[in-house]
Amino acid sequence: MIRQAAREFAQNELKPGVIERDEYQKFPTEQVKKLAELGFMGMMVDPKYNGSGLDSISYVLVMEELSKIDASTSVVVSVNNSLVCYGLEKYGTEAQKEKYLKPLASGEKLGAFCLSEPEAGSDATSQSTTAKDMGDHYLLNGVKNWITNGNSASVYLVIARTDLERGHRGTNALILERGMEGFTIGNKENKLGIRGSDTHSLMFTDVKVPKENRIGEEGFGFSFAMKTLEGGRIGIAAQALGIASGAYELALQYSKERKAFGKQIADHQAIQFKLADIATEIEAARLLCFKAAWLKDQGLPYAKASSMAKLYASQVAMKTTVEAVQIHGGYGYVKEYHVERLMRDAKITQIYEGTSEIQKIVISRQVLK
Ligand code: COS
Repeated sequence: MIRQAAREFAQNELKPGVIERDEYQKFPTEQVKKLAELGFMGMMVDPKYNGSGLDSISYVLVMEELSKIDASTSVVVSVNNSLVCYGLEKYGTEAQKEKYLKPLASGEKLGAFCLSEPEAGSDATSQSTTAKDMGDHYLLNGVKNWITNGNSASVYLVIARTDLERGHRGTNALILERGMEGFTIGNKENKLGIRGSDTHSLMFTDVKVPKENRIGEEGFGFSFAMKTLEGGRIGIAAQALGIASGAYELALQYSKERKAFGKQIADHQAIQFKLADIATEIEAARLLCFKAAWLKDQGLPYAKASSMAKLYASQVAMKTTVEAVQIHGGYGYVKEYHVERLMRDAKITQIYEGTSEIQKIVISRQVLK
C-alpha cells in the first residue's frame, strides 16, 4: 500500500512539471506540502512527535518510487527524514523534539544538515566552522557548502568545532533557526542534476546559539554526523535505486515500441543483453537497500550494509541511465524522454552523503576489522 501510494503520487503529482522544474531550477514547494500530507516527511518518526511510525523498509519503497520520476524532490524527502528527523529523534532532548522535531516530522518545517565546507567534504574531520563556548551560548562563525534545502529549510543542524585542541572530539552539533542574527544564506548552486533541489552555501558571523540547542553531550558532534550519515546513506542508496529503475522502465517500454531493421529493437540481442544486465543489477541493488534497512529496523549494526548499498546502487544508477539513453538513441538525448535528466541526476548519488571512495573506506575498514 505504501509503495502504491508513492507510485501514484509520483505519477500524478511529480511527473507533471518535472522537466520544467529541472530546467528552471524550481524547488518543488507544492509537491513537498502534499508529501507532508501523506506523512512522507517524517516517515520513521514516532507518531507522538507527528511522525508516521513506519520502518526503514517502507522508507526505501517510497524513496525508490519518488526517485523513479523526480530525484530533485526525493532528495528533499531523504534529507528531512533520514538526516534531520532521525538525528533529532535519536539524539535530541525532549525539549528539542517538542520544538523542532514535531514541525519537521509533520512537514510544516523543512530541515537541512550542514557538515560539508569549502575545504572539508570527504575529509570531514577538518572542519573550520567554530562554535566558541561563551557560557550560556555558542558563538558560531564559518561557512558551510553544498547544503541541500539551503534556502527552503527553517531548521539547520550545523556541525562546528568548539575545542580546537581536541580535533573531531571537540566538535558539536547545533540546531540553528532561519533568521538568527548573523546567519545568511549564500548563493544557489547551478547544478548538473537534481536541479529542482535547492543547494546553497551558508554563512555564520557571530551567530549566538543557545546551549540548549546542542545535540548530545559536549564533543558529540562528529559522532553525531557519522552515525546520522549511516542512515542517510540508505536514503541515497534507495534514491539511486529509483533513478536506475525509472530509467530501466522507460528503456524497456521504448525498446518494445521502437522498430529498427524490420523489428522491435527489443528483438535485437544487443538490446536484450543490456536489459538483462540492467535488470539483474537493479535487483541486486534493491536487495542491498532492503538489507541495510532491515538491519537498521532490527537494531543491528548497519554501517557496512548502508555503505555497500550506496556504493553499489549509485554505480548501477550511473550505468543504467547511460544505457537507457543509449537504448533511446537520439530521443534519449532530448528532455521529453526523461532519461537524459535521470542520467544527470544519477551522478550526484556517487558524490553526496559520502563519495564512492568514502564508502569504500567505510566498507574496507569493516571487513578488515
Ligand atoms: N559512527 C560513529 N563514530 C564514527 C563513525 C561512525 N560510523 N565513523 C567514524 N567515527 C568516529 C571514529 O570512531 C573516530 O572517533 P574517535 O577518534 O573518538 O574514536 C572519529 O569518528 C574519526 O574517525 P576516523 O579516525 O576513522 O576518521 P577518518 O578521517 O580517518 O575517516 C571518514 C572518517 C572518512 C569515515 C569520515 O570522515 C567520513 O565519513 N567522511 C565522509 C563524510 C561525508 O559523508 N561527507 C558528505 C557530507 S554530507 S552530504
